[in-house]
Amino acid sequence: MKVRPIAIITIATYILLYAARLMSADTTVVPDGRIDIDVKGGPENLQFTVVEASKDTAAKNGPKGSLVIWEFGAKEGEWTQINLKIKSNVACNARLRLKSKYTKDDPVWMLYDMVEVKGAQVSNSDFEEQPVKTNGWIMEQQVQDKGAQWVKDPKTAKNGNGCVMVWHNGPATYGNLSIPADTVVEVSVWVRKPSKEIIDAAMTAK
Ligand SMILES: [Ca+2]
Repeated sequence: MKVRPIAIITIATYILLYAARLMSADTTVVPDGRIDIDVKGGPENLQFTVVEASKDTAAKNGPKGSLVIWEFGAKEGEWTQINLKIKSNVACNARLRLKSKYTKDDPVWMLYDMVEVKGAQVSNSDFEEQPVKTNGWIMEQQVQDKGAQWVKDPKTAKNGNGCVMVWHNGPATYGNLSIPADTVVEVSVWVRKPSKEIIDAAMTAK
């Protein structure tokens, strides 16, 4: 049987269009900033609901209802305030994890300051003291020498002297966010992308 060229061209066109669609789906831009709110070992039926995420930010449930992933862009050299309203169907103790978009071991550093949670208590929320376990914070280091950094510099911080510099595998985690059932909890935080000078100074100072 003789295959007509027109048939080959038609099939080839379909394959190319399909490949182009796959590739465009892969190039979705993930913003640099990211904060996770999650509960470890909570009740099975725990379900967070995103009530409202502020302009230019987006929040959604992760694979489990006990995880909320909040994504946003950040400007270098300029602090931006972002807000998120969530609620839980059951009372729980959640973690607030200041981080950045997923990268395995090449940090996308991010600065955070002035954490405020309406409806729940956060200690050392301005990072004026060194964030440590006794004031509720865990400076995680999942990759050697690339852990979350406490930056103590009034020129860099949003308020006072201190702020934190973190990334996906080196987050600053507040481990004890007490969230009541069926109550809207509003999280507010300031975010800024650090310049190379700020990153270098923080990594040298540690
Ligand atoms: Ca501060």
